[in-house]
Amino acid sequence: MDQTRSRALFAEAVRCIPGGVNSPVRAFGSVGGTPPFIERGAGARLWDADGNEYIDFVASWGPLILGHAYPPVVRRLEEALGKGTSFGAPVAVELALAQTICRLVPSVEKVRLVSSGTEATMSAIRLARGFTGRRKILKFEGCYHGHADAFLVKAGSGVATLGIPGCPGIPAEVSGLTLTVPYNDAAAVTDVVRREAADLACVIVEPVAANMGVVPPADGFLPFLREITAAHGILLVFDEVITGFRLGLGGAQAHYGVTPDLTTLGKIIGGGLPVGAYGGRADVMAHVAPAGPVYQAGTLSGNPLAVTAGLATLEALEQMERDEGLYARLARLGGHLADGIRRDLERLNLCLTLNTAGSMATLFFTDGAVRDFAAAARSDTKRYGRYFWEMLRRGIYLAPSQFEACFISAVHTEADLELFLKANYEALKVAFEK
Ligand code: HOZ
Repeated sequence: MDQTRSRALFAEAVRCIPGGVNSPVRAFGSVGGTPPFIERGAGARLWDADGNEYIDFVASWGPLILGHAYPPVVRRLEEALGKGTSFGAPVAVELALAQTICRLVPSVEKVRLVSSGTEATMSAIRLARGFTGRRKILKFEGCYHGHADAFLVKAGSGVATLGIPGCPGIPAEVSGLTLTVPYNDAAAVTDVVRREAADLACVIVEPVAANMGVVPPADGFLPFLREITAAHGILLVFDEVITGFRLGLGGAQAHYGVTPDLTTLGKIIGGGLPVGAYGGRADVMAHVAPAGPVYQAGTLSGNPLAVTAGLATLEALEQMERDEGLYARLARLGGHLADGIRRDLERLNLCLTLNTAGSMATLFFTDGAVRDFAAAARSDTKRYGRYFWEMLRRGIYLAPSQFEACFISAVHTEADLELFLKANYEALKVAFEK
Protein backbone atom coordinates (compact mmCIF):
# COMPACT_ATOMS: atom_id res chain seq x y z
CA MET A 1 0.00 0.00 0.00
CA ASP A 2 1.60 3.23 -1.17
CA GLN A 3 1.63 5.96 1.47
CA THR A 4 4.28 8.26 -0.02
CA ARG A 5 2.05 11.33 -0.23
CA SER A 6 0.27 10.74 3.09
CA ARG A 7 3.61 10.32 4.85
CA ALA A 8 4.91 13.57 3.35
CA LEU A 9 1.75 15.44 4.33
CA PHE A 10 1.81 14.01 7.85
CA ALA A 11 5.46 15.01 8.29
CA GLU A 12 4.47 18.57 7.33
CA ALA A 13 1.38 18.46 9.53
CA VAL A 14 3.24 17.61 12.75
CA ARG A 15 5.25 20.81 12.28
CA CYS A 16 2.23 23.05 12.61
CA ILE A 17 -0.59 21.00 14.17
CA PRO A 18 -0.12 19.24 17.55
CA GLY A 19 0.42 15.57 16.73
CA GLY A 20 -0.33 16.39 13.10
CA VAL A 21 -4.10 16.08 13.54
CA ASN A 22 -7.06 18.16 14.66
CA SER A 23 -8.56 15.40 16.81
CA PRO A 24 -6.33 12.91 18.63
CA VAL A 25 -7.64 9.51 17.51
CA ARG A 26 -6.98 10.41 13.87
CA ALA A 27 -3.23 10.22 14.51
CA PHE A 28 -3.23 6.39 14.55
CA GLY A 29 -1.43 6.53 17.92
CA SER A 30 -2.79 3.20 19.09
CA VAL A 31 -2.46 1.28 15.82
CA GLY A 32 0.86 2.77 14.68
CA GLY A 33 1.87 4.04 11.26
CA THR A 34 0.74 7.07 9.32
CA PRO A 35 -2.90 8.01 8.75
CA PRO A 36 -3.96 8.21 5.11
CA PHE A 37 -4.80 11.78 4.11
CA ILE A 38 -8.24 11.54 2.56
CA GLU A 39 -8.79 13.30 -0.71
CA ARG A 40 -12.39 12.52 -1.53
CA GLY A 41 -15.36 10.31 -0.80
CA ALA A 42 -18.36 9.12 -2.81
CA GLY A 43 -21.04 6.80 -1.48
CA ALA A 44 -19.39 4.11 0.63
CA ARG A 45 -15.95 4.73 -0.89
CA LEU A 46 -12.99 6.87 0.13
CA TRP A 47 -9.80 7.71 -1.77
CA ASP A 48 -6.60 8.91 -0.15
CA ALA A 49 -3.87 11.22 -1.39
CA ASP A 50 -1.92 8.24 -2.79
CA GLY A 51 -4.89 7.01 -4.77
CA ASN A 52 -5.71 4.08 -2.45
CA GLU A 53 -9.41 3.20 -2.42
CA TYR A 54 -11.26 2.07 0.69
CA ILE A 55 -14.74 0.96 1.66
CA ASP A 56 -15.52 3.28 4.53
CA PHE A 57 -16.88 1.84 7.81
CA VAL A 58 -16.01 4.93 9.88
CA ALA A 59 -18.48 7.31 8.22
CA SER A 60 -16.65 10.31 9.67
CA TRP A 61 -17.17 8.70 13.11
CA GLY A 62 -20.90 8.29 12.60
CA PRO A 63 -22.47 11.25 10.79
CA LEU A 64 -22.43 9.88 7.24
CA ILE A 65 -25.32 7.43 7.43
CA LEU A 66 -26.04 8.37 3.79
CA GLY A 67 -22.44 7.89 2.71
CA HIS A 68 -20.17 10.51 1.19
CA ALA A 69 -21.40 13.33 -1.02
CA TYR A 70 -24.97 12.05 -1.05
CA PRO A 71 -26.37 13.82 -4.15
CA PRO A 72 -29.59 15.29 -2.62
CA VAL A 73 -27.58 16.72 0.29
CA VAL A 74 -24.91 18.10 -2.04
CA ARG A 75 -27.57 19.73 -4.26
CA ARG A 76 -29.25 21.44 -1.31
CA LEU A 77 -25.86 22.66 -0.08
CA GLU A 78 -24.99 24.06 -3.50
CA GLU A 79 -28.28 25.98 -3.56
CA ALA A 80 -27.69 27.30 -0.04
CA LEU A 81 -24.08 28.27 -0.69
CA GLY A 82 -24.99 30.94 -3.22
CA LYS A 83 -27.22 32.67 -0.67
CA GLY A 84 -24.49 33.33 1.88
CA THR A 85 -22.65 31.30 4.48
CA SER A 86 -23.52 32.86 7.84
CA PHE A 87 -25.79 35.59 9.12
CA GLY A 88 -25.74 35.26 12.90
CA ALA A 89 -29.49 35.78 12.64
CA PRO A 90 -32.50 33.47 12.52
CA VAL A 91 -33.05 31.53 9.28
CA ALA A 92 -36.09 29.49 8.26
CA VAL A 93 -34.06 26.35 7.63
CA GLU A 94 -32.86 26.14 11.27
CA LEU A 95 -36.49 26.31 12.32
CA ALA A 96 -37.30 23.45 9.94
CA LEU A 97 -34.46 21.36 11.40
CA ALA A 98 -35.59 22.12 14.97
CA GLN A 99 -39.19 21.21 14.09
CA THR A 100 -38.05 17.95 12.49
CA ILE A 101 -36.05 16.99 15.58
CA CYS A 102 -38.97 17.87 17.91
CA ARG A 103 -41.32 15.80 15.77
CA LEU A 104 -39.13 12.72 15.58
CA VAL A 105 -37.27 12.44 18.89
CA PRO A 106 -39.75 11.48 21.64
CA SER A 107 -38.20 13.41 24.53
CA VAL A 108 -37.61 16.62 22.62
CA GLU A 109 -40.33 19.23 23.07
CA LYS A 110 -37.93 22.11 22.53
CA VAL A 111 -34.42 22.09 21.13
CA ARG A 112 -31.42 24.42 20.91
CA LEU A 113 -29.05 23.98 17.97
CA VAL A 114 -25.31 24.27 18.57
CA SER A 115 -22.24 23.39 16.51
CA SER A 116 -20.89 20.14 17.98
CA GLY A 117 -21.72 17.22 20.22
CA THR A 118 -19.34 18.58 22.86
CA GLU A 119 -21.23 21.87 22.94
CA ALA A 120 -24.50 19.99 23.22
CA THR A 121 -23.44 17.87 26.20
CA MET A 122 -21.70 20.65 28.10
CA SER A 123 -24.75 22.86 27.63
CA ALA A 124 -27.08 20.06 28.69
CA ILE A 125 -25.33 19.57 32.03
CA ARG A 126 -25.18 23.30 32.65
CA LEU A 127 -28.92 23.32 32.07
CA ALA A 128 -29.42 20.32 34.35
CA ARG A 129 -27.45 22.10 37.07
CA GLY A 130 -29.29 25.39 36.51
CA PHE A 131 -32.68 23.68 36.55
CA THR A 132 -32.12 21.51 39.63
CA GLY A 133 -29.82 23.83 41.60
CA ARG A 134 -27.55 20.81 42.18
CA ARG A 135 -23.84 20.53 41.39
CA LYS A 136 -22.89 16.92 40.66
CA ILE A 137 -23.36 14.71 37.63
CA LEU A 138 -23.11 10.95 37.26
CA LYS A 139 -21.57 9.43 34.15
CA PHE A 140 -20.49 5.93 33.20
CA GLU A 141 -16.94 4.65 32.85
CA GLY A 142 -16.00 4.38 29.19
CA CYS A 143 -18.82 6.64 28.02
CA TYR A 144 -17.63 9.68 26.10
CA HIS A 145 -19.58 12.90 26.00
CA GLY A 146 -17.13 15.16 24.21
CA HIS A 147 -14.15 16.97 25.65
CA ALA A 148 -15.64 19.50 28.07
CA ASP A 149 -13.96 19.55 31.51
CA ALA A 150 -16.76 17.75 33.33
CA PHE A 151 -16.66 14.75 31.02
CA LEU A 152 -12.99 13.82 30.85
CA VAL A 153 -13.30 11.54 33.84
CA LYS A 154 -12.89 7.85 33.00
CA ALA A 155 -13.92 8.76 29.46
CA GLY A 156 -14.04 6.55 26.39
CA SER A 157 -13.12 7.28 22.76
CA GLY A 158 -9.74 9.00 22.29
CA VAL A 159 -9.19 9.25 26.05
CA ALA A 160 -9.47 5.46 26.38
CA THR A 161 -7.56 4.90 23.15
CA LEU A 162 -4.61 6.97 24.30
CA GLY A 163 -4.87 5.59 27.85
CA ILE A 164 -5.06 9.07 29.39
CA PRO A 165 -5.99 8.56 33.08
CA GLY A 166 -6.94 12.17 33.79
CA CYS A 167 -6.42 15.39 31.88
CA PRO A 168 -4.06 18.10 33.10
CA GLY A 169 -5.77 21.47 32.92
CA ILE A 170 -8.98 20.32 34.57
CA PRO A 171 -9.10 21.50 38.19
CA ALA A 172 -9.86 18.76 40.73
CA GLU A 173 -12.70 20.96 41.99
CA VAL A 174 -14.33 20.52 38.58
CA SER A 175 -13.66 16.84 37.92
CA GLY A 176 -14.60 16.09 41.55
CA LEU A 177 -18.18 16.99 40.69
CA THR A 178 -18.32 14.17 38.14
CA LEU A 179 -19.13 10.82 39.71
CA THR A 180 -18.61 7.62 37.75
CA VAL A 181 -19.83 4.04 37.94
CA PRO A 182 -19.48 1.08 35.56
CA TYR A 183 -21.87 0.95 32.60
CA ASN A 184 -24.77 -1.48 33.07
CA ASP A 185 -24.21 -1.58 36.83
CA ALA A 186 -27.57 -0.78 38.41
CA ALA A 187 -26.36 -1.56 41.95
CA ALA A 188 -23.54 0.99 41.66
CA VAL A 189 -25.99 3.62 40.41
CA THR A 190 -28.31 2.90 43.33
CA ASP A 191 -25.41 3.33 45.75
CA VAL A 192 -24.40 6.71 44.33
CA VAL A 193 -27.98 7.96 44.18
CA ARG A 194 -28.56 6.88 47.79
CA ARG A 195 -25.53 8.91 48.92
CA GLU A 196 -25.66 11.87 46.53
CA ALA A 197 -29.26 12.43 45.39
CA ALA A 198 -29.63 15.81 47.09
CA ASP A 199 -26.71 17.22 45.08
CA LEU A 200 -27.04 15.17 41.89
CA ALA A 201 -28.26 17.25 38.93
CA CYS A 202 -28.28 14.55 36.27
CA VAL A 203 -27.30 11.11 35.13
CA ILE A 204 -25.87 11.25 31.62
CA VAL A 205 -25.57 8.08 29.59
CA GLU A 206 -25.04 6.86 26.05
CA PRO A 207 -28.15 4.66 25.76
CA VAL A 208 -26.04 2.36 23.64
CA ALA A 209 -22.42 2.97 24.55
CA ALA A 210 -20.35 3.40 21.41
CA ASN A 211 -17.19 5.09 22.62
CA MET A 212 -15.70 2.08 24.42
CA GLY A 213 -16.55 0.07 21.38
CA VAL A 214 -20.24 -0.80 21.06
CA VAL A 215 -21.79 -1.92 24.34
CA PRO A 216 -25.58 -2.25 24.36
CA PRO A 217 -27.54 -1.59 27.54
CA ALA A 218 -28.37 -4.70 29.56
CA ASP A 219 -32.05 -5.66 29.69
CA GLY A 220 -33.86 -3.28 31.99
CA PHE A 221 -30.89 -0.93 32.51
CA LEU A 222 -32.39 2.10 30.75
CA PRO A 223 -35.85 1.70 32.37
CA PHE A 224 -34.05 1.37 35.72
CA LEU A 225 -32.19 4.66 35.10
CA ARG A 226 -35.47 6.32 34.17
CA GLU A 227 -37.16 5.15 37.33
CA ILE A 228 -34.43 5.94 39.83
CA THR A 229 -33.72 9.41 38.43
CA ALA A 230 -37.41 10.33 38.32
CA ALA A 231 -37.83 9.17 41.91
CA HIS A 232 -35.13 11.59 43.12
CA GLY A 233 -35.70 14.65 40.95
CA ILE A 234 -32.51 13.92 39.02
CA LEU A 235 -32.60 14.67 35.30
CA LEU A 236 -31.87 11.79 32.95
CA VAL A 237 -29.81 12.86 29.93
CA PHE A 238 -29.42 10.54 26.96
CA ASP A 239 -26.36 11.36 24.92
CA GLU A 240 -27.61 10.35 21.48
CA VAL A 241 -24.85 12.07 19.54
CA ILE A 242 -24.06 8.67 18.00
CA THR A 243 -27.36 6.78 18.36
CA GLY A 244 -29.63 9.65 17.28
CA PHE A 245 -31.07 8.87 13.81
CA ARG A 246 -28.70 5.87 13.75
CA LEU A 247 -30.84 3.28 15.56
CA GLY A 248 -34.02 4.72 14.11
CA LEU A 249 -35.67 8.08 13.45
CA GLY A 250 -36.43 8.38 17.16
CA GLY A 251 -32.96 7.27 18.25
CA ALA A 252 -32.25 4.82 21.05
CA GLN A 253 -34.99 6.33 23.19
CA ALA A 254 -37.67 5.27 20.71
CA HIS A 255 -35.94 1.94 20.09
CA TYR A 256 -35.86 1.04 23.79
CA GLY A 257 -39.04 2.92 24.73
CA VAL A 258 -37.41 5.01 27.46
CA THR A 259 -37.87 8.78 27.43
CA PRO A 260 -35.16 10.88 29.09
CA ASP A 261 -35.62 14.46 30.32
CA LEU A 262 -32.93 15.82 28.02
CA THR A 263 -31.28 14.51 24.87
CA THR A 264 -28.06 15.55 23.19
CA LEU A 265 -27.60 15.10 19.46
CA GLY A 266 -24.86 15.69 16.90
CA LYS A 267 -23.21 13.85 14.01
CA ILE A 268 -26.12 12.69 11.75
CA ILE A 269 -28.21 15.82 12.41
CA GLY A 270 -25.49 17.81 10.64
CA GLY A 271 -25.28 15.50 7.64
CA GLY A 272 -21.48 15.82 7.70
CA LEU A 273 -21.39 19.49 8.67
CA PRO A 274 -20.97 20.72 12.25
CA VAL A 275 -24.31 20.63 14.08
CA GLY A 276 -25.14 19.57 17.61
CA ALA A 277 -28.32 19.98 19.60
CA TYR A 278 -29.73 19.60 23.07
CA GLY A 279 -33.39 19.42 23.80
CA GLY A 280 -36.02 17.87 25.96
CA ARG A 281 -38.83 18.74 28.33
CA ALA A 282 -40.31 22.15 27.61
CA ASP A 283 -40.25 23.14 31.30
CA VAL A 284 -36.54 22.36 31.50
CA MET A 285 -35.67 24.01 28.16
CA ALA A 286 -37.56 27.11 29.35
CA HIS A 287 -34.52 27.81 31.53
CA VAL A 288 -32.23 28.32 28.52
CA ALA A 289 -31.37 31.96 27.69
CA PRO A 290 -32.99 34.13 26.46
CA ALA A 291 -36.16 32.34 27.61
CA GLY A 292 -34.50 31.73 30.99
CA PRO A 293 -31.29 32.44 32.88
CA VAL A 294 -29.01 29.51 31.85
CA TYR A 295 -26.67 31.14 29.36
CA GLN A 296 -25.43 29.47 26.19
CA ALA A 297 -24.67 31.04 22.83
CA GLY A 298 -22.82 30.59 19.52
CA THR A 299 -21.99 32.78 16.53
CA LEU A 300 -22.32 29.84 14.14
CA SER A 301 -25.21 28.08 15.91
CA GLY A 302 -27.94 27.30 13.38
CA ASN A 303 -25.48 28.09 10.58
CA PRO A 304 -27.45 28.06 7.31
CA LEU A 305 -25.14 25.66 5.49
CA ALA A 306 -24.82 23.25 8.40
CA VAL A 307 -28.56 23.11 9.11
CA THR A 308 -29.28 22.71 5.40
CA ALA A 309 -27.11 19.60 5.28
CA GLY A 310 -28.72 18.34 8.48
CA LEU A 311 -32.27 18.94 7.30
CA ALA A 312 -31.62 17.39 3.88
CA THR A 313 -30.17 14.34 5.65
CA LEU A 314 -33.09 13.90 8.04
CA GLU A 315 -35.57 14.36 5.20
CA ALA A 316 -33.77 11.73 3.14
CA LEU A 317 -33.77 9.34 6.11
CA GLU A 318 -37.50 9.84 6.65
CA GLN A 319 -38.17 9.27 2.97
CA MET A 320 -36.08 6.08 2.91
CA GLU A 321 -37.75 4.85 6.07
CA ARG A 322 -41.17 5.37 4.48
CA ASP A 323 -40.18 3.87 1.12
CA GLU A 324 -38.15 0.86 2.13
CA GLY A 325 -37.95 0.55 5.91
CA LEU A 326 -34.41 1.90 6.03
CA TYR A 327 -33.63 1.07 9.64
CA ALA A 328 -34.80 -2.51 9.33
CA ARG A 329 -32.58 -2.83 6.25
CA LEU A 330 -29.61 -1.34 8.12
CA ALA A 331 -30.22 -3.77 10.98
CA ARG A 332 -30.39 -6.64 8.47
CA LEU A 333 -27.07 -5.55 6.97
CA GLY A 334 -25.67 -5.35 10.51
CA GLY A 335 -26.92 -8.87 11.18
CA HIS A 336 -25.44 -10.12 7.93
CA LEU A 337 -22.04 -8.65 8.79
CA ALA A 338 -22.21 -10.04 12.33
CA ASP A 339 -23.09 -13.55 11.09
CA GLY A 340 -20.18 -13.44 8.67
CA ILE A 341 -17.72 -12.27 11.32
CA ARG A 342 -18.89 -14.99 13.71
CA ARG A 343 -18.42 -17.58 10.95
CA ASP A 344 -14.87 -16.31 10.38
CA LEU A 345 -14.11 -16.54 14.08
CA GLU A 346 -15.38 -20.10 14.14
CA ARG A 347 -13.40 -21.12 11.05
CA LEU A 348 -10.25 -19.64 12.57
CA ASN A 349 -11.02 -21.04 16.00
CA LEU A 350 -10.76 -17.61 17.61
CA CYS A 351 -12.58 -16.55 20.76
CA LEU A 352 -13.30 -12.84 20.29
CA THR A 353 -16.37 -10.91 21.34
CA LEU A 354 -18.60 -9.20 18.81
CA ASN A 355 -21.08 -6.60 20.08
CA THR A 356 -23.68 -5.15 17.75
CA ALA A 357 -26.59 -2.71 17.82
CA GLY A 358 -28.42 -2.10 14.55
CA SER A 359 -25.90 -0.76 12.06
CA MET A 360 -23.08 -0.45 14.63
CA ALA A 361 -20.63 -3.13 15.68
CA THR A 362 -17.34 -3.68 17.50
CA LEU A 363 -15.19 -6.78 17.40
CA PHE A 364 -13.40 -6.80 20.75
CA PHE A 365 -10.07 -8.59 20.84
CA THR A 366 -10.96 -10.31 24.07
CA ASP A 367 -13.15 -13.27 24.97
CA GLY A 368 -16.05 -13.14 27.40
CA ALA A 369 -18.97 -10.74 27.47
CA VAL A 370 -18.24 -7.02 27.14
CA ARG A 371 -20.85 -5.21 29.20
CA ASP A 372 -18.69 -2.41 30.59
CA PHE A 373 -15.41 -0.60 30.15
CA ALA A 374 -13.42 -2.92 32.42
CA ALA A 375 -14.25 -5.80 30.07
CA ALA A 376 -13.62 -3.73 26.92
CA ALA A 377 -10.26 -2.64 28.33
CA ARG A 378 -9.14 -6.28 28.52
CA SER A 379 -8.92 -6.25 24.71
CA ASP A 380 -5.57 -6.98 23.12
CA THR A 381 -5.19 -3.57 21.50
CA LYS A 382 -1.84 -4.47 19.93
CA ARG A 383 -3.46 -7.29 18.03
CA TYR A 384 -6.34 -5.01 17.09
CA GLY A 385 -3.68 -2.72 15.59
CA ARG A 386 -2.35 -5.59 13.42
CA TYR A 387 -5.87 -6.53 12.34
CA PHE A 388 -6.65 -2.88 11.59
CA TRP A 389 -3.65 -2.55 9.25
CA GLU A 390 -4.38 -5.86 7.52
CA MET A 391 -7.91 -4.60 6.88
CA LEU A 392 -6.69 -1.22 5.63
CA ARG A 393 -4.25 -2.87 3.25
CA ARG A 394 -7.20 -4.85 1.89
CA GLY A 395 -9.21 -1.67 1.34
CA ILE A 396 -11.39 -1.72 4.45
CA TYR A 397 -11.32 1.55 6.40
CA LEU A 398 -12.05 0.98 10.11
CA ALA A 399 -11.58 3.21 13.16
CA PRO A 400 -7.93 3.26 14.23
CA SER A 401 -8.94 2.25 17.74
CA GLN A 402 -10.44 -0.73 19.51
CA PHE A 403 -12.74 1.59 21.46
CA GLU A 404 -14.89 2.88 18.61
CA ALA A 405 -17.73 1.61 16.43
CA CYS A 406 -17.85 0.23 12.92
CA PHE A 407 -20.74 1.92 11.06
CA ILE A 408 -22.80 0.55 8.19
CA SER A 409 -24.42 3.21 6.06
CA ALA A 410 -27.44 3.30 3.77
CA VAL A 411 -25.17 3.13 0.73
CA HIS A 412 -23.30 -0.02 1.73
CA THR A 413 -24.37 -2.99 -0.36
CA GLU A 414 -24.27 -6.70 0.41
CA ALA A 415 -21.35 -6.85 -2.01
CA ASP A 416 -19.47 -4.31 0.14
CA LEU A 417 -20.10 -6.48 3.18
CA GLU A 418 -18.81 -9.53 1.32
CA LEU A 419 -15.61 -7.61 0.57
CA PHE A 420 -15.41 -6.72 4.26
CA LEU A 421 -15.81 -10.38 5.23
CA LYS A 422 -13.24 -11.60 2.74
CA ALA A 423 -10.75 -9.09 4.14
CA ASN A 424 -11.82 -9.90 7.69
CA TYR A 425 -11.02 -13.59 7.37
CA GLU A 426 -7.59 -12.92 5.92
CA ALA A 427 -6.79 -10.05 8.31
CA LEU A 428 -7.72 -12.10 11.39
CA LYS A 429 -5.64 -14.98 10.11
CA VAL A 430 -2.57 -12.80 9.63
CA ALA A 431 -3.11 -10.86 12.86
CA PHE A 432 -3.13 -14.08 14.87
CA GLU A 433 -0.23 -15.70 12.99
CA LYS A 434 2.28 -13.16 14.16
N1 HOZ B 1 -17.03 11.08 19.06
C1 HOZ B 1 -16.06 10.60 18.12
C2 HOZ B 1 -15.41 9.38 18.67
N2 HOZ B 1 -16.31 8.37 18.98
C3 HOZ B 1 -15.13 11.68 17.78
C4 HOZ B 1 -13.95 11.30 17.01
C5 HOZ B 1 -12.82 12.14 17.44
O1 HOZ B 1 -12.55 12.18 18.64
O2 HOZ B 1 -12.23 12.75 16.57
